[in-house]
Amino acid sequence: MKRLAAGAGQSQPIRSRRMLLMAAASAALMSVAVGCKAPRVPGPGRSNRLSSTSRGTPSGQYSVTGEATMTERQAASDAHRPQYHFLPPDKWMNDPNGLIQWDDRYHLFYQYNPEWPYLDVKYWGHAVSTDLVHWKHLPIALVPTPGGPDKDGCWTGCAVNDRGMPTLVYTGVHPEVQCIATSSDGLTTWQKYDGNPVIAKPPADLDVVGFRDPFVWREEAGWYAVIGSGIRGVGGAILLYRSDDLRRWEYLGPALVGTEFETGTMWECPNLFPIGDKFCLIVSAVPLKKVLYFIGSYAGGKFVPQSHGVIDHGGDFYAPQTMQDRKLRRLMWGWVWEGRDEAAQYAAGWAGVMSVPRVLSLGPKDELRIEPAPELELLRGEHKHLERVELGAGARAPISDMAGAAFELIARFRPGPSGRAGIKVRCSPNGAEQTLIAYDQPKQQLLVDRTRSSTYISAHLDVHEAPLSVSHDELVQVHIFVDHSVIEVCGNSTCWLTSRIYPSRADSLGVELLAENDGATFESVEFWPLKSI
Ligand code: DQQ
Repeated sequence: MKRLAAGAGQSQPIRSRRMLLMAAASAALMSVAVGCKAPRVPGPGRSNRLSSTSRGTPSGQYSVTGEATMTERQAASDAHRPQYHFLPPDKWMNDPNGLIQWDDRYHLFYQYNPEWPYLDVKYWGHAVSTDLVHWKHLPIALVPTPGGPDKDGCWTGCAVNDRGMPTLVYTGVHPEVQCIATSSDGLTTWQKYDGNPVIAKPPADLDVVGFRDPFVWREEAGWYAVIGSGIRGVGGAILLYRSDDLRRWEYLGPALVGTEFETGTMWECPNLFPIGDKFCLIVSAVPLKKVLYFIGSYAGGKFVPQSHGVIDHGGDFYAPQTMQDRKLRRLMWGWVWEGRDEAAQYAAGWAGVMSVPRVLSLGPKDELRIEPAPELELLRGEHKHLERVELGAGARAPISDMAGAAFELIARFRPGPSGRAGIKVRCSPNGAEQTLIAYDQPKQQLLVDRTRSSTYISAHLDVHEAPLSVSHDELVQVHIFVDHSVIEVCGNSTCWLTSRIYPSRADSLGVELLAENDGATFESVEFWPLKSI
């Protein structure tokens, strides 16, 4: 075992495999604060909306097969644009929708604004994949119908297989009502049901603050749906419905109601599904901007929570949707929103990216386990690894051949009992830019510190912490996905932090290990550059 020198601020670069100690490359460049000058952006209400004619030709807005449009080229040239995460060619994306495996393909629909790179009227974008990693864009699936129940937007919903008929169940606005659409050509074009909306209003006996995002499943006794809602003055709620044909729905009552001060005023994007011998409910809580999960029982139309937690603590992950695939895995994607201001989004020409696919399962103590889908390994380039690196208190160890803006890194380490240890990524040679992922042993917290991630004035700079209980004789395992401006961190397969970072410098690519306050032993560090999709 090599021991690297202790001492505050001391730094010894190391090389993977041979653990060669190398001189620190110190081509320190001046860090320049690059502020984003705010352009005059058309905002909601000021936008050049598509005409109803162009709305009727959805694929006309979107170069799914042809030459890149000007805004696609603008988006593609942004240094912060992820290269192996799914995202549309340009403009705005938010929630994943309609996840379904049909024949040999996974279908991923998503909330899409093809007009501007910010929140406005929503369409459904559409892409397909055979391996969960490489995606092909298809024409826009749903477009708001002028004068229809979705005239102001086709909001979040799901996809089901209705005895061979692909069917989307989604929310039309405004007001919030539930609609369906079917496809007769293999999920490419979609016909809205003439009788829309299929649920025209919320239950008469409830004073609700929202009524959207149907999540539908099949049981022997028919179709069931939970709809995201909130009861005014009480808290977030999921409302349960039943149907024989997806067209006529009967309200069965609230399956769960929360309390405002604990879990928010409204629950968006509910997902309710069996997991192990329990059930899991996932909701995106307003105004908390957090995704909550509950593990519990579901019977007789009621969900009874037994434990709960936060799906992702990184601050930039929201509105996930899950699906079960043919391998009987529960897969989840979430919307990773921007961590830079609207003017910077407008200048970039795009906003919003999908998380990597994650697999949910129930652990031995009924804890929710969330792991990256193994298919992501298809993207791996040359493997580099280090073994048994010991750092003294205050030591830093740049790793000279693990660097980049798009990579996967798995570190297994043991911080000292009073220490904090971890990995820095996207470090500039002079240290002015860096993002820290660390485990704080006394606090039992995994954290992502992006206070020094960028010198842009528009970038969000803060620290996000997640509770993660690891005893002294256990190893901390952090599994990190870095993709330009996206960083996803998974701690011990249970806790995730997803954040956005925007290093201003092209040479903010370095990776280093560190130990603070106490020593730390890194049993292994594995690294793969990841290919673009
Ligand atoms: N986004 C959708 C809504 C949903 C929200 C609209 C969550 O249906 O409640 O784009 O991000």
